[in-house]
Amino acid sequence: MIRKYIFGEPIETDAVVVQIPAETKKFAEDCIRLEEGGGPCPRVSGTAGGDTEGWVAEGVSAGSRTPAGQAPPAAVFTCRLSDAGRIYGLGENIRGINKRGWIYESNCSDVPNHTEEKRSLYGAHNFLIVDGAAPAARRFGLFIDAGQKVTFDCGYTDRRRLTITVSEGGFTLYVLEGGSLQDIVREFRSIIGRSYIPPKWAFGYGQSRWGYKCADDVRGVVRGHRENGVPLDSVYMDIDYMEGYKDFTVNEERFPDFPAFVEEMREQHIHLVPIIDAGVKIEEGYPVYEEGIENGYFCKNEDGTEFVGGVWPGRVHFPDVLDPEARKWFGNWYRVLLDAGVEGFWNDMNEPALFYAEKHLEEIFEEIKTFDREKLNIGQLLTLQARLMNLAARPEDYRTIWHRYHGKMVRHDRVHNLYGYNMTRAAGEAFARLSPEKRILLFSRSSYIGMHRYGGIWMGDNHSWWSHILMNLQMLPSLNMCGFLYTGADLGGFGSNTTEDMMLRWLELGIFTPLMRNHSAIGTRRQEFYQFGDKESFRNIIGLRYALLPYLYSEFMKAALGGDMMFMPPAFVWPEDETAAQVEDQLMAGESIMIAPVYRQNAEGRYVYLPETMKLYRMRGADDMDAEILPAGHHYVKAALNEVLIFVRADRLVPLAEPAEYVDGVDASKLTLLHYIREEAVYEMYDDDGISRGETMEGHMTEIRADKDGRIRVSGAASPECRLTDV
Ligand code: MIG
Repeated sequence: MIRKYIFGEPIETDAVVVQIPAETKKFAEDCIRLEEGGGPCPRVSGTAGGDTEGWVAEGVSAGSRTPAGQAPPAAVFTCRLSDAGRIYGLGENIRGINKRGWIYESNCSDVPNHTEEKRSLYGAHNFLIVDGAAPAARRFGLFIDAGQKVTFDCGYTDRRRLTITVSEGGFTLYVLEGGSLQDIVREFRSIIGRSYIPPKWAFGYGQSRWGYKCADDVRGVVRGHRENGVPLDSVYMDIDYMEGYKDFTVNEERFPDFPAFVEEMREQHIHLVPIIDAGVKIEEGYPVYEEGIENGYFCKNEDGTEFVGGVWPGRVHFPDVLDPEARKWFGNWYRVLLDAGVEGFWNDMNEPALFYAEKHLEEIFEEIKTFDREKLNIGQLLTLQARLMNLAARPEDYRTIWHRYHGKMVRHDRVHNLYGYNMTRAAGEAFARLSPEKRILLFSRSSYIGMHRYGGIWMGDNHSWWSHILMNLQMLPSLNMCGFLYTGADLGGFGSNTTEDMMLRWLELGIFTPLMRNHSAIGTRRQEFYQFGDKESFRNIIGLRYALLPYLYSEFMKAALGGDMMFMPPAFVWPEDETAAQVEDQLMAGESIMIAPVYRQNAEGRYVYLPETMKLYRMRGADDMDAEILPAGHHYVKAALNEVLIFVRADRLVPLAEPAEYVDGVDASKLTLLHYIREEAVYEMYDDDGISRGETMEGHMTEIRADKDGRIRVSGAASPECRLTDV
């Protein structure tokens, strides 16, 4: 059951793709109360070059504005939480699977330090489920569809209360009720449209690093993998491939004859994946800049001139991707790289990150002139320091940016959380036009619900910290709830220095995530597997990913086509089990297996809670394993540094192929089945050519059955030769 309420005049986000009639009555729900706002809905208007004061909510005097110039919130909702009440969702965020006990903000930010006090990361994913609202332990989902900032106080101010504050501007609220946690997620997913599906090769291992500068660097990476027999499907190109950080250019000196280089890589089954940044360099003669100016495709200042910000290229304009025409234009520029043979992209800096705003920088430099070094006191010194330290991403600067949206000018803070979404949508829409047959890999740093239809996301600038392995795991289900299935973290950690054991442990989780990419920042310790001693373990673990491909691809596709989650917390799978609900470091990865990675340094194993009897496969590679059946309950399970724990549920199967050096080399016609057969185990396997669009279950499903006498029956689209593992 979904109920939809419209507050004020929302700016259409296109997050929801089905028509749902809005409630005509005043907001009234048993599960959640409207404390402020509502009634005559806050109205937002405003025109660039005109009356920006129009941003004051109707009926609210300018006097009640906060000093920062913000109007009071559009609405505040509250709900009481029962003692055992839990909150799930909110997509990309720090902390646990149960979000209770912290305050989160949807405010897309470029945050290079994912520490515990952070309130927002790069995405705005305003969907959550309250499981246990007081007094009647109600369960319901909420989606606040709003491009502006929304705050979710999940028992931070008052442990027994959830408070949601929507900042000024219209918005739409969806209340979803009925059924289990899974049912509510399914219902939500059914209204936001199908998740993005990448080409199958994008499930292979990717090596990335900010710092690969030229074709020979890339060749070296490929050689390092091929010579050691470690599988690899892609090498990522970070900003240094561009000329002066200009989008859609390739530095001719570093990458001479780029199309030939793309081809050379393709012959080795390697896909190059270049980065695209949001900011467009201001430079005479640079066609992206010139076309953008000529057609008015860039974001504006209030007076109608182009807004100037500073990011990697120096002074930039931001393409106004909220405007359909500008979006189409920006998307078409990806053609330059598609024509060179590129089949995948990652979109960065699209919160949009802002190192500084030109106007503010001018002010600061004026102010600096007033400081006299000889007479500088400590107070002034600190002021000076603070001025220069706080240039980036100032809310005041964002509020000077204007967008064209359906013919009206809209101030940036009203649509801030839609920017990265629409940049990636620009690319996704362009790929549908420019590559109608073939899927293109695409993922983004910033996102909003709705963007999940156009691309995946990576989890941004994590660190080589052990706690971030766990954070990686905990983010998977909340992202899945919001439709983001193609996702993964920078394996090994982006910032800070990794270690060999961390790299191995992280990969032991990473082999299950759809996006499996090793990425690190310039200046940190290098972390390609061949930088370390134990190459064999890397070969076996990464090889295991390729062996798991038939299963992982199948589970991903079933989740995408069926609107389901691929990664589920135990609480979602065993709702009656109160202990399972406490488990925040194990996940179901698809329908057959539970994963429980080791994420502590020097640990030779870990505690695992099994809600039911399962069969543990301790895997040192695709065909080196032992297995034992473990009864339901708590266990300490050993896992040496080179071992991956896979728990198979009763009467389920996991098809494994032979590892291969690249995805296209994986032979799905010969499968070995991990199994825990009590009566009869069944697996519904999806497979397709991995590249064509128009994906559907029809004609792509194969049913594999294995009974307790060891008889195997296969029927459906494919007829792989199957055998059960001997252990
Ligand atoms: O300001 O392109 O999150 O993956 O390596 C940093 C350089 C810009 C941030 C991305 C990261 C990427 C880096 N970028």
